Amino acid sequence: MTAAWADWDHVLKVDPDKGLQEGETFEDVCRTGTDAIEVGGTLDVTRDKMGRVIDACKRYDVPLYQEPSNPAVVVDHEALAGYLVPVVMNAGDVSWITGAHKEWVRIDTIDWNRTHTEAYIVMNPEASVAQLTDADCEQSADDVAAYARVAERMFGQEIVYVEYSGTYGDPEKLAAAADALDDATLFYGGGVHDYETAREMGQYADVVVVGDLLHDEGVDAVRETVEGAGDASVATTK
Ligand code: 1GP
Repeated sequence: MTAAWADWDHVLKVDPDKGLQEGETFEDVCRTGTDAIEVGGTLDVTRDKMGRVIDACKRYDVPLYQEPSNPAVVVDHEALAGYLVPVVMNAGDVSWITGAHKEWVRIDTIDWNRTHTEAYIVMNPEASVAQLTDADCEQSADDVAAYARVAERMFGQEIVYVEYSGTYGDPEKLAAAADALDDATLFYGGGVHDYETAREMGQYADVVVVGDLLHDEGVDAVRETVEGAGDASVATTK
């Protein structure tokens, strides 16, 4: 079976702890043209806040995924297409590699058909995710390529996610990850804020993830990034 994300170019990450721009609704958010919405955030996320975003988006025709940052915020909601669970390859704290996952599996009944992992390589030391996971972000292009290969070849990961959350990353490092992968789908997230940045990172990544822009600038800006990622996908042979 082909993975859902095989055809995606763009994902919009909605942080349930952050608001929308004045006058914008979740209907607008769902109509940006993004291929999927991931609901998730690193800090101050609760089941209630998660559930509110899922409820507000569920009637529109865009697949909804939860990206839980810990077992306590996992929402069991029939509108979810699935769960995309981060595993942080370069975490210093092993909780974020297997610990939180083990706890979740211990306390919950997992719907394995809808549960998938994302192998994160966290690259921005200022980001909450880097601090929380104690990630070692000092990674050269060769290191990033090696982590990508470890994720795909040793750990069988289907999604490798180069994460610069909050800042625009180094395209050469992303290109190195792209070159290293055979079959895994490469996600890129961090600082994508317009057509050009989405198109640039979309040359290397299969899927461009946009987060803060929705909350900081709104749906029109997001729509530009959808176009940039889409055009990059058409222009390359990824
Ligand atoms: C965050 O990769 C996403 O997990 C997107 O990053 O918020 O910087 O767009 P930004």
